[in-house]
Amino acid sequence: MTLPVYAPTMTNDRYAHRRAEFLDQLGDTIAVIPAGQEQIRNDDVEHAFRQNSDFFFLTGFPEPDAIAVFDPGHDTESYVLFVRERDVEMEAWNGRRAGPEGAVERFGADAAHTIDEFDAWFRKRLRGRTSVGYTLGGSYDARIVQAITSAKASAERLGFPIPASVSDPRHILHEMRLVKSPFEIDALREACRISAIGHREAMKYASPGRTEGQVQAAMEYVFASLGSERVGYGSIVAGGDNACILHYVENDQPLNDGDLLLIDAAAEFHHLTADITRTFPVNGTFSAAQRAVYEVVLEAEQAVIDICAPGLPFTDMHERSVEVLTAGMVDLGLLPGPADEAIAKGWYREFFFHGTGHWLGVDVHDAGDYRIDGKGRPLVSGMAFTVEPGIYVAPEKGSISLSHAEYDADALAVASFELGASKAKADWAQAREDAGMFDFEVPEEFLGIGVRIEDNILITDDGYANLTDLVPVSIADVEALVAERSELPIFG
Ligand SMILES: [Mn+2]
Repeated sequence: MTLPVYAPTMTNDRYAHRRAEFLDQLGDTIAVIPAGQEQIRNDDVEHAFRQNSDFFFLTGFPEPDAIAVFDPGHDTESYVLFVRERDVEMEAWNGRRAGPEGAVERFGADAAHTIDEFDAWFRKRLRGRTSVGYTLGGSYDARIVQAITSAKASAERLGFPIPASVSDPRHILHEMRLVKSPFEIDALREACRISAIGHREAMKYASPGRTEGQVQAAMEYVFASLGSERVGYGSIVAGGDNACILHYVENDQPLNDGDLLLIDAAAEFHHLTADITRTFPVNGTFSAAQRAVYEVVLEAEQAVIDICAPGLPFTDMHERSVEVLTAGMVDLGLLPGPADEAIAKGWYREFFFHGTGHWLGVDVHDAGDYRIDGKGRPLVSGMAFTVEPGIYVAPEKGSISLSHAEYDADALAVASFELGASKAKADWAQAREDAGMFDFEVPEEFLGIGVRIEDNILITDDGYANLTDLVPVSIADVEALVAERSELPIFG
């Protein structure tokens, strides 16, 4: 029986050089990196499959139910894939499979077998290896432990060594993911370009009477039209006070005249994603209160982007953002002053309670350490991240309770690590009480206003590139674009 040829969609070069580097860094460790698994949505319907990021980074192999083994100790088979076997009937239902043959021919494996051959093969391959690289906590835990323990009995009788330890290979991988290769920079730029065009369309498409969902549809239509495989994360299209919910994804409310619309959404391209947020008035004109909040957030965003350069410690960006945002919030009357005190006591966290940015890449919150030995990691050329300050004045914040306790984010993080999150949270609430609390009235005109502005920054040899500046941020430019009409139709 002749099986249809599996159509390759990309070359393997970029994965080959990553594998070579990974193998080099593994030393004596044999590493096992499992693929993602399909997740049931309901009954016999699955969620759309998207490959595990670490697995994809090394293999480019798009199917579920696969395992990649990296064995630097083997001369000819240091990269072995275990994959689903070809099955005409199953493929007719659920899509094409590469099979072991395709895994070798089209995905560059030195050897490949079907996934059910993994356990016996792996047990044999453990002979003479000193450690296993595997990330505990995944669905293959039991099989890895079983392979090691069952090999141990024979190894003791026959007197050959098998691995005595399991180590997490993610640290090596995540350091590799942190600094982008030329290919990744190209793909990230394209993801940013596509995302930016989608945001521009959303700005033109939104108007009073349309819904969050309709704006989402217009934007995602643009993403797909321009070749994006999928969104990089669930689109947040939050009108009015929904903008004060950080991960609002219902996207099912009508847009009202006078509301702001916050959109945090982006397209994925070749498995790299952008991450853009813009906030704009649905009717095309900022109210005085909306404008005042927006200007503070924009000033903070630009101030942070301005300092981006090789050598800047990552944590300096958040400090700068907190300085500008807090000064602005005190000026607006959202917080009591002086700004120094509002920072030292963490009062700004009433309205700005997330980080200023995160690494960006294969994952929207990409891999890699933010600190080294407790200190902010210096930026280097090839790193990509977001800058995304915000102010969220939820409708229920008409009166806020502030404390005189000194706020120390690092100490709280350590407490959370040592005591668990709920105990640490309770202790902090008690410390706030003990230091003395007071109420503060928030001006009513700001209630229900949520603003975030987010761009994507790539560090270059001599500074930075803003990859998402195609989407306007200044008040004049935003209002001008919202005033333009989208060419896309509205149905119903
Ligand atoms: Mn983000």
